[in-house]
Amino acid sequence: MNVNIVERLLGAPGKSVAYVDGAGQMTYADLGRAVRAYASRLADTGFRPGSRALVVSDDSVPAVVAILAVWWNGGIPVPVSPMLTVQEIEFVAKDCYAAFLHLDESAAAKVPMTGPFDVPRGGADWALPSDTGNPGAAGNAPPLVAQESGDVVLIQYTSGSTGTPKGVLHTRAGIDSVLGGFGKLLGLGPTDVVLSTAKLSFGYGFGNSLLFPLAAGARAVLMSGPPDVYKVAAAVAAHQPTVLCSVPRMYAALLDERKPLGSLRLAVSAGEHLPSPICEWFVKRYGVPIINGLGATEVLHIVVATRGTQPGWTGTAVPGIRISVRDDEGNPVTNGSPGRLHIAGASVAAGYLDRPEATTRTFADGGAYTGDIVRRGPGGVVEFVCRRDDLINVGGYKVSPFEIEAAMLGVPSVAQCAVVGSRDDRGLEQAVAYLVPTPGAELDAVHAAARRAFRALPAFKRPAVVEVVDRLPVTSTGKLARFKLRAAGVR
Ligand code: 3SK
Repeated sequence: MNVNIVERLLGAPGKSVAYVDGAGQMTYADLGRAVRAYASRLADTGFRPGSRALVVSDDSVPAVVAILAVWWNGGIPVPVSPMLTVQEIEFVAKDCYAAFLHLDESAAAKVPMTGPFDVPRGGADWALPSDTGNPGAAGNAPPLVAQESGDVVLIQYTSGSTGTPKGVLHTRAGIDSVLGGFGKLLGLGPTDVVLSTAKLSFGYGFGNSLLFPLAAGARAVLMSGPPDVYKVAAAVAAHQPTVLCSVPRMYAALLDERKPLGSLRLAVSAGEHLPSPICEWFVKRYGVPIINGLGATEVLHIVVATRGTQPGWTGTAVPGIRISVRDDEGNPVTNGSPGRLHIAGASVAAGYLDRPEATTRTFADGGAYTGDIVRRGPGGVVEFVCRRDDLINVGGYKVSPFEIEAAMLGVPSVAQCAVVGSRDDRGLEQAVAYLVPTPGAELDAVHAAARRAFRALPAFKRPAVVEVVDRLPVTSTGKLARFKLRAAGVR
């Protein structure tokens, strides 16, 4: 029988600092007390082992406390971003059968009390350590619930190319696997300070800011709000991280702005492919190794990574993971040929929640397909080629082109819209929208209408480039030829 994951994560000496966020810092001792207090209040709501708790929060210590308290009671945390719309949060609350809500201030202000939200809820005031008058601290902490290796202990949502989010079911064995996998490659210890620009509500950030630092007794810095280069530079200056986990475009921005990163011993880049020039430029400027990693929500965290700096490469399997490159029938392809990346090992999720068909498609052949096309080079090292689906990878956010195109439906001066991913001059992917105007529409009017319509989308989904064209390319069967638009690039 496995011990509860909280026991594995809260073993550091009480006096060391576990977290720094906008509200201050919290030691491991206070974190333990806050988790016990939250767990006690949560148990009093009737929350039972196996129940799901939707955690709608920006990165903060209370969000971490809530997740650990849910685990304490044998429950399943479902972290999502407070940037989602109420409709999107409602979809997830229903889809995962949430029995409890943890809401940060911004989420509490917009989430109503009705429908799937009519369940007990907690907030940051539940996550205070015992000496601050938290009523939960007065009660006895409920017993820690044991978690078996096959138990589902975490649900993370991922959006497919159709834009409908799917809940990915992670097991206790999966958590142990990433701790001994990519977690081991980071080599974190008690003197490390980790700063992640990826949020806890994404798989990448969940490992970077919660699993890895806690398991190592290290310190994590939590930033609130959308990360930008100035915030990251200020956090680096204030908290002196030793490990920075981010995405290629943030490293490019730090280089552009000539921001100092003197405290770093290691940088990690994932979420999207790290173009060689950015990798080489980073190492030249900062003299710090940069690990390039490839992960997916379906495999919990990074499963393929370089060992130190290897410009242009995605690396080899992390400990505990087996990779293969396969054709459409699931047969291995020869080295050097492109094929679908297949992952086997304990961090592969148990499937999607209530999506049998999608589960059968992705979780196949004894593991899972990540949706990436790669080829293997000398010594089995993996080279990223492209994504297999139409998703556009904008700084780690997988954006559905169909969702962007839908924003143009009904815009009077636009007859047709197609959106594809295209690389900018540094090799970073961006969304490019191609618009066909209605007959007689003025070019300026088309651009103005597009700007207005795209403003309704969250900032990361707005196309970086809008091109007006006479017609969209089609295949011999009359279907939109997205590959031709991709190949055209940005003029
Ligand atoms: O790139 C991703 O999508 C990802 C997802 C989960 C964990 C880690 C990564 C890099």
